[in-house]
Amino acid sequence: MLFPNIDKIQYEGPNSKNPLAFKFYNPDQVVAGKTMKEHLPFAMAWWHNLCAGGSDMFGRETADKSFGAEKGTMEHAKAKVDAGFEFMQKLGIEYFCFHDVDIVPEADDIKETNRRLDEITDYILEKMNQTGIKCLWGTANMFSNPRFMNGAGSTNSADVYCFAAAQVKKALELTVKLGGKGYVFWGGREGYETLLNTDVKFEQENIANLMKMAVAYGRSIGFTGDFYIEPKPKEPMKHQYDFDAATAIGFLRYYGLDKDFKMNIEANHATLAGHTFQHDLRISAINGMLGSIDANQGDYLLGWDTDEFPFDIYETTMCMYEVLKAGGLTGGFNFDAKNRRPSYTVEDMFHAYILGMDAFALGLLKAAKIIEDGRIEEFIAERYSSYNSGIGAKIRSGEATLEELAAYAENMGAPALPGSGRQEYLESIVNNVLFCG
Ligand code: XLS
Ligand code: NI
Ligand code: NI
Repeated sequence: MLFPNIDKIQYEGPNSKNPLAFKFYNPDQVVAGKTMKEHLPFAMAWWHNLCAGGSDMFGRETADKSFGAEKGTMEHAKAKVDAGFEFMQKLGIEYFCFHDVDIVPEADDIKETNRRLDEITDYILEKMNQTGIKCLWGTANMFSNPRFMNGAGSTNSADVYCFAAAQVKKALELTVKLGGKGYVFWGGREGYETLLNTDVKFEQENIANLMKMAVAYGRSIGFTGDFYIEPKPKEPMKHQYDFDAATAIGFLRYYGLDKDFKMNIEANHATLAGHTFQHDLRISAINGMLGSIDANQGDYLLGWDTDEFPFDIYETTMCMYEVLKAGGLTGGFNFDAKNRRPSYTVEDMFHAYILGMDAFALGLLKAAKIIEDGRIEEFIAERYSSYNSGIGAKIRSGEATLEELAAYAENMGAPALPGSGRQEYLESIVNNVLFCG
């Protein structure tokens, strides 16, 4: 046991003061027709939880993630598997997400890295079979190694492009081996620093081709899940091609990839793009592409991907409102989040997940109440009611002509002002639902 002092985390209810208990996440509680566990397929992100030790640009690691083994060895890779499965079991988390290089130390020769990956995934598979824990999605890390300084699909080097293809191929095989529901492309370095050295069209075509090859290969080896793009506007590159959901969806449609791909929306990426988290969820949902969520939050005072654990109940509520209205996710809620650097103990790892899982459970409860309350939905329906009949209905049917509408307007005189937006009233309804009862 790697966390001997921590028992299985139990639901104790909102009045509990036990730091190692859930206050809102009650897995079997039924909300809007499904259990919380069904609504909220939570996943542990291998990289932040088992690998990252809190180093930043100015300082070394503060948290010890050796789990009793020497780092950089296969023994350490296995110790991380042991730690991860014990951690997930103690929290009742049913899924994990991984990059290839999160689960083994990368060797100089990809053939050796792949051998290590085979070995570790055999071990992971054993643990999965023992515990019933599943893989939500896999991905290839094509941004850390210096060879990817100019991107993977977008690189100027054909050799590096091939190396990226080899990593995607292997990561897909591993995802299939572990029964993963999805495969993610996060284009960390698929972008540019300056147009003085960059051919954007050329790079985008190459990225699309890499994705097409991945789809063809994935389908050929039995991957039936969704491919995801995880949009992010910047960091590490100044400008990243998958800027936001709208941009990524446009890209997928242009290159004919939209049938195989959906979005993996990360809260902190949406806010970096100048949107709310809810905005990118809505854009994905209305395009039929809301696949999965990287559950974290940013800091409005800081301009980077701080990857904090979800804490803001307005945010989780509006997220769950979108998810409920979309009829749920095909993917899940991956905590792509890390402890703050000074929170470096084992207890902090558990506190962080308890915070995040409780924040989403509470968001789910409140979102279900907003929908049940009905005042907001009713207001929205009423707000567009001028399209229910007459000329409005004709516009909606797509049969109106510009001449016809112009003739209608010319006979009408000045139109009345549109009805009040009532934003403050609607916001007070949200507070009413959140804080009363
Ligand atoms: C980084 C991304 C990354 C992806 C997986 O900002 O969120 O962690 O989720 O490559
Ligand atoms: Ni992410
Ligand atoms: Ni991120």
